[in-house]
Amino acid sequence: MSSEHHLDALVVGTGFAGIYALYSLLKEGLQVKAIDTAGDVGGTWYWNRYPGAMSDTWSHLYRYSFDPELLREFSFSRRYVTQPEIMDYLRGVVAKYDLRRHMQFDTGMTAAKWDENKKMWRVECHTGDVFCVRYLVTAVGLLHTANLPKIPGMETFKGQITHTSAWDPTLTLENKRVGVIGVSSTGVQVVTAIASQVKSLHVFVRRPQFTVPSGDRPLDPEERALILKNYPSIWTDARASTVAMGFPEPSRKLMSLSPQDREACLEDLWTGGNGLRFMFGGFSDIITDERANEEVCRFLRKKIAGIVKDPQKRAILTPKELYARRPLCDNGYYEQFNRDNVHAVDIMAHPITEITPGGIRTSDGTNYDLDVIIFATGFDAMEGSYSRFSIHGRDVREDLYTRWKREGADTYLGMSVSDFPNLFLLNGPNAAFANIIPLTETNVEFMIDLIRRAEEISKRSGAPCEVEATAEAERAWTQFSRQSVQGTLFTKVPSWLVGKNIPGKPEVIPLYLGGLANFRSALADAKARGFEGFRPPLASSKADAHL
Ligand code: NA7
Repeated sequence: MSSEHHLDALVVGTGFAGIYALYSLLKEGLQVKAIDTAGDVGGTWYWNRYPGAMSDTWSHLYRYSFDPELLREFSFSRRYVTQPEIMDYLRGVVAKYDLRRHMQFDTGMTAAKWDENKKMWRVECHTGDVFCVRYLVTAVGLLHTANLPKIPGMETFKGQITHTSAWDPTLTLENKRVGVIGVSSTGVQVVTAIASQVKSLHVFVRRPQFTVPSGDRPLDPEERALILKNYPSIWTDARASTVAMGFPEPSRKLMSLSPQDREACLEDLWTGGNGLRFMFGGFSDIITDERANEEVCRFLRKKIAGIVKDPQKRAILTPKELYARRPLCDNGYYEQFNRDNVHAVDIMAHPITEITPGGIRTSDGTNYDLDVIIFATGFDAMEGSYSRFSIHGRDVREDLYTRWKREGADTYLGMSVSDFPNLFLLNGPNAAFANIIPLTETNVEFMIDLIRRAEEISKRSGAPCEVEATAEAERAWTQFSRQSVQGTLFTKVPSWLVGKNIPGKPEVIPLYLGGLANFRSALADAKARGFEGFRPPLASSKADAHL
């Protein structure tokens, strides 16, 4: 039975972005609800509950900064936060601001349509709920739609198959014969976490990646006290940086150093830990200069050779490509391959041909007997998150995802799309590549400024205000965002960043790589110019003159 709710705004998703959007919209005095397909808050972290799931941003920066009291209340014991700790944190945030009563779980949006007559979004959910709202906010995450390769015979497997983003918490792995397909962020974490528990572990490696130590360790009370004391400047510095991960981003170039100094600096980065710091915290040219990158690869290959004892396993685990994907870090990944029960299978040389009732068969005819197969095969990222529902703006013939598939994921500031009035994407395509939490806060705060202005205009005119990007601004920002990628080596290696992990996806990086500081400047400039790039004109005097 359908139940129709009339509100000011609907937030779709209750991860970091959805929670902050809900909090902020409520603070504006609007009637708001947040819905989620999941049974609780957490977004990406709700679904990705596989063993070893952990954020690879330092714990003191993997949290909201909007409320100093909140920063003091929720402490952190180690350098990184694990999935269960992140869930506890988010539940705590929701409890602190009494947000749960504005949330509805187990409720997935199936379709949203802009009603041109009523100037409202009509949002349908699989539960039968219908929400009629002025503002629709999609906080649906960057990494949500699982990439589950179709392998012949999958349905015949007698054991258990799982994708890491659909982890069944009741699944036990102790003493089981386990296969893991995929060795990126997720595969590296899951392999490291389960290697010592399982009877045997076969890791199916197609393109191995470089990973560096995370440097995880407990934080002592003095360190924590210092962070708490310095939080204002820590956040200011993060917002004024490129990746906003809390480390300095020097401008020195790797190749400007002598070979000995290069080695010493890389060793220092390796020992200090953190993948993003390794890529962006030592030198400015690792991701732009192929020679510098090759030098880093040489260093990392030597490290792998020093850890992995078995030459066959070592050969399979050693990347041949440039160091140019989303950087990884681990808590002892390569070391796991020194265990007798852990094996590396080269599926680039001998691809998987079939899943049989008993396990996995590869093209050389080898059968791997397994009880559990874990797909750590990633996501149809970014715009892929919009494939699970249809959103129709003014053009009733084509939904947003279809439009993006046809002409690329064009947005203005990663947030607004022409002909989709009063739709706000949080961390949508072409938003900045940076620590997702300060990025989220940046996006939500800008959206609130926009909505506040739209509400003022609407109150004065007595008519609804429809805010949306102009087609020109959308085109220009998308162009600008794509230019920010040019000259980086990310384009040279196939990964989800480039859309190359999903057949048929346009090969573009739908991320603005100019950094958080520049992204924030772009938003501030747009706002200072009366929300330039949006229509109707929203600058106070100009807009009011139109009334
Ligand atoms: P990623 O980074 O997209 O990695 C997926 C992994 O799965 C990668 O090793 C792929 O190998 C492998 N893969 C994908 N499809 C297949 C098939 N068909 N056969 C064999 N191997 C396959 O996903 P993650 O979940 O690890 O990380 C995503 C983000 O989450 C990460 O960047 C962080 O931001 C958090 P390939 O390299 O394509 O040969």
